[in-house]
Amino acid sequence: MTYNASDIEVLEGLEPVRKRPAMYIGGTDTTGYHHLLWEIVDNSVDEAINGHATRIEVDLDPDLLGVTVADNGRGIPVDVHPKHKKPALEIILTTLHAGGKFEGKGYQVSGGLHGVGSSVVNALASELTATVWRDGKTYVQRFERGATKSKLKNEGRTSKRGTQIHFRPDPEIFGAKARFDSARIRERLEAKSYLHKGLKIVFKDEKGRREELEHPGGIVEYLAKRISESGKPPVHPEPFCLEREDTEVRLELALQWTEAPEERIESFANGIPTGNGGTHDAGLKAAIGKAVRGYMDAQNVKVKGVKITAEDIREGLVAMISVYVREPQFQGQTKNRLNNPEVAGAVEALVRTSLEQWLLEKRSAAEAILGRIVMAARAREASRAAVKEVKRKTAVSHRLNLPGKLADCQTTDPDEAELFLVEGDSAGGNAKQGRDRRTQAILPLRGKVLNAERATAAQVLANKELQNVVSALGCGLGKAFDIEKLRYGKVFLLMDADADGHHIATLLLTFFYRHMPALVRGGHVYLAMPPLYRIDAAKESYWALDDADRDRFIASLPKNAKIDISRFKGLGEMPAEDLKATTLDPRRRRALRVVIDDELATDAAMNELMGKDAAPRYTFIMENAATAAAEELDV
Ligand code: 0RA
Repeated sequence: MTYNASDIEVLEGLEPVRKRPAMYIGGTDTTGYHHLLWEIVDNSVDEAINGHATRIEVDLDPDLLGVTVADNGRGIPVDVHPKHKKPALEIILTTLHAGGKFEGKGYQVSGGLHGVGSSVVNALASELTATVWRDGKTYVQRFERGATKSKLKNEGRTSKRGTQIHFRPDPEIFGAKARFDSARIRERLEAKSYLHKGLKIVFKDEKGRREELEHPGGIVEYLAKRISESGKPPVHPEPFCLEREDTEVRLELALQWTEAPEERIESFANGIPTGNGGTHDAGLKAAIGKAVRGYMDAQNVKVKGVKITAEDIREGLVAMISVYVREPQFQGQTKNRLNNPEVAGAVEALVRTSLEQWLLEKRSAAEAILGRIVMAARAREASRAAVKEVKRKTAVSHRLNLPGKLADCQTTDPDEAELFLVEGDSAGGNAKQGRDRRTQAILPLRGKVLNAERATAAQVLANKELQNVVSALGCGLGKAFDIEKLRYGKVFLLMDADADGHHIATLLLTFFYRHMPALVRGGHVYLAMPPLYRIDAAKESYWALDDADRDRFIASLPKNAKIDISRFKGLGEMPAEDLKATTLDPRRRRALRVVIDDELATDAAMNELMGKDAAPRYTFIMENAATAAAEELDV
């Protein structure tokens, strides 16, 4: 098709873009800032996808406040529009919704801004310079905040072809602190280089470091990279790959089952990553489910005792799917979900039969995949049965199946309820006395917690201590885990500050991380830091977190102060100064008593010593010892 300036549809000026930037780029945050770049890059990618360019170069300015995107395509047309008497380039860059009439005839539309692209970028850039190499000449034109700043200028002869845009996002719109993020840009460019296999993207970061991103293997190569990064081996040697096109959608797909304990589907629509999936992803999942079941029916495969769910079928699956649709509709706050309803059925139809056929042809791969699926189903059944069994066993203790040793709190609101896992019954007893029984529950653990790193759900639940933790939390574990059922919003590990305590805390963290990862990721697990020393002076008690804290305290005492350490070593008193740098066996920590002239130091004396201001650092209120100790160290 030949193309000239009269094909440009002129709609309106750029003021609305500067007035309501969010309507055009989603927001003026970092994502919006980078969106400007993707819009420009995608124009060049379109030029490449349509076979006119082979190379795109992205150069970050050294100050990260601007970027240059260049391609070796046809060059944006520069001929003068007969009605508007302006070069096409200027019209494209200064007019909202100006685009070629060819839009909608192919799959070249790059999502995101649906083609409104470069004028929006121009409107939101404090400066933009367009350079076009076309018909043997170099043309340059400059703009500021969408307004034309120079006439299109012919700067002489060239043998080059293509378009180059340099722009700086406007700090008036994005704030003075906004910058380009080199790593983020690199990652997105890398994804594009996998998605468009003929394409070569050269990226130069702000330090001038140059990288060529080019992946002739396309998404098949991308899939292999993802799998090798995961460290979980595939269960069959060759991935299933598909490239198809029908009236609704063009599709590229690569997938492979692995030993990974979860599924991972990465999807793209018109070259844009759709982190929240959408209709293409839904169609793919439906197709996989039906193809596998179809294969099982055709082969008369029967699995005794377990029902295979859709999730079982996709466990360990790693997939990359890229679709192109004519008018992509993106949904959600971050526009990372594809919403076109027609895509689901189209993808399902394209994938289903080919995948089923592939399974029938690749017998050994199909056997391996089926084995993987049956294993997933059995593991799920086993963990469900184990959870049920625990519920049944503990049913006697409480209507909620709570362990007998749990001193529960009164509130049932998980947002305020806290569970303290403490070491041993005696610590449990202390904590019970010190707690706020309205919101704080105590569960004492005795004996060794199982190392759950490699344990199955059933093995975990055979361990009495872990079983108690699971029933107290109420949210199940492994596949049966349900965060909605969590009874306490905060779970504190309150162990002794010694080697045993560290070990138990490590084992518990291992257990949570392996069997309730969502609990850890959701920020519900806290590691408490109990103070190592209590320092008694008359009726007041002071707590010192560790040896350094203790020594700071001792340094503030008068010269004649002595410390009673009889409970540590049976040695009676020693000068306070001498205690510094003496390591006391923390397992026998109880209390240090401050003695002055044979008397336990009085409150008044201590206040004088410490100074009123200094005191609070050491003063934890006894009644709340558990809370005070649980200085939240988020894990
Ligand atoms: C409109 C028409 C033609 C090319 C382009 C736009 C074009 C735009 C961009 C943006 C970045 N790089 C680009 N390269 C080309 C077709 C011109 C023709 O028919 O010769």
